[in-house]
Amino acid sequence: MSYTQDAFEVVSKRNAGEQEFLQAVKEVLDSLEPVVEKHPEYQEARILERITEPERQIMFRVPWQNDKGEVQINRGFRFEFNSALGPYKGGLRFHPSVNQSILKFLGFEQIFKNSLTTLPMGGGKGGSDFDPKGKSDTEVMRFCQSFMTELQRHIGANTDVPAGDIGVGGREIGYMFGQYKRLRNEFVGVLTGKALNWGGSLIRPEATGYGSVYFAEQMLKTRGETFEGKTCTISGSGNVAQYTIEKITELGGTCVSLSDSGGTIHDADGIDAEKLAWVMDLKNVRRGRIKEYADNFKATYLEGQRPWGIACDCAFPSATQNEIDGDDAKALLENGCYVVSEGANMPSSPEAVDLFVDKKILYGPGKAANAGGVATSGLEMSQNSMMMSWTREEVDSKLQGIMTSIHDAAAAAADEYGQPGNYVMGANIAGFVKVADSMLDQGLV
Ligand code: NDP
Ligand code: 2IT
Repeated sequence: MSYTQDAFEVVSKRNAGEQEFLQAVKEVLDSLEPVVEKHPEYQEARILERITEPERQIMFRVPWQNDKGEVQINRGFRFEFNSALGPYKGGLRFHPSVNQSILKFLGFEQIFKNSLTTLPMGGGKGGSDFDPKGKSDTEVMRFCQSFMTELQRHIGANTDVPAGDIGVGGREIGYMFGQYKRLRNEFVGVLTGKALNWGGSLIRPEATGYGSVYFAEQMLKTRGETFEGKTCTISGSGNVAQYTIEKITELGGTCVSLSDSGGTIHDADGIDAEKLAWVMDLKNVRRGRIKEYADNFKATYLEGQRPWGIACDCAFPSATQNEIDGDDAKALLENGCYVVSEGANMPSSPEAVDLFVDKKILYGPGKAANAGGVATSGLEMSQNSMMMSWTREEVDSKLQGIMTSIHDAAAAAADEYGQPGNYVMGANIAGFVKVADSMLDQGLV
């Protein structure tokens, strides 16, 4: 058995039943087969067994009271996965589905994503099974304060710097930052995704969506193409989906779908800037359901469905993990889709990934395509420690430079290992090597 297969067996036994985590680990280890063959020093130092085991895992009780005064209990987590390149860095997810397997897959992916950004950030992820849907602002605030009351003892600007993810946006970051500051009596860059008035970075809200479009732009460029005239489908309707649509539209493409956990809207006329502003108000202020879009504009509502049956050139999965299964991938390919850029983390199932790679479409895996969010978080950290702030244009141009360099690094690694155009293999290898070499440098820790 090869070293990668051996290591996967160890991880499978140790993490039995953690389906999402094992899915993410398997994909990375499969890509690394030729790398560990070429570099026996990784096996000698047991790098694969070490990199798949979080440096530290924290689990805690989060008690809070709802508006009726009733006591509620949630579970809080932080997985501090790898600090070879810098302080642990990665988002917090608040969603009822959150469990150890999901946060470990996200934390594991984050190690390689952060490495690809070229910025000094380790990998981590956390969150809670708290469901912000249907909660009042005061309930969300009480939850965030209780969550941070415990988390604050584990994090810090030079230790672990959380940010947003599903269910955690500007409102939640604000409440958590306030509580951290109150308990620690220090105003530091301990969270990213802060508002502009108190240390946030311009372009951070836009960065994940813009970055995923910039990544697709680089992939299209390898075929001498642009977004001009392209039809694009997008899933989700949150932070990532919204700014994906904004940038595609600006670059001349037409976005025809949005979704949430209730269903999909299909607007063949395109979601223009005016309709997008309406969606932003619906989702970020009124916190309503995407179905209302179909009631308000001339669009079809596909109840309980995902957007992958809609014909498109480019697809931007921007909701959640495993939202494209094998059948969805077949439908996309049959309808002529040849660009997939993942705004979400691990949105394609292993069957879907295999199909995209086999058919040699332009497929940008999440750890490369959605790295613009955490990269801009890294820029926010730099601005905080220098106590200054860059302009919108400066941050956007750094973001574009980083997305181009991630694209080029993944493409070069794929070329080097004889799989040109395979961004899955390229991103896994390019992300891994830097972390593995740094772990070797730092000894057995
Ligand atoms: P938001 O909470 O802003 O939006 C999430 C969207 O996805 C909502 O439309 C939500 O619908 C939908 N969604 C979530 N879970 C499910 C589900 N189980 N089934 C169907 N739809 C679902 O989150 P973000 O936009 O920030 O995150 C979207 C994705 O992008 C996630 O995979 C996240 O990990 C990834 N990502 C985010 C980054 C960031 O900076 N925010 C950075 C890199 C990646 P509903 O409201 O009905 O739940
Ligand atoms: O998955 C991700 O990269 C994020 N949710 C953003 C993490 C961050 O620290 O900005």
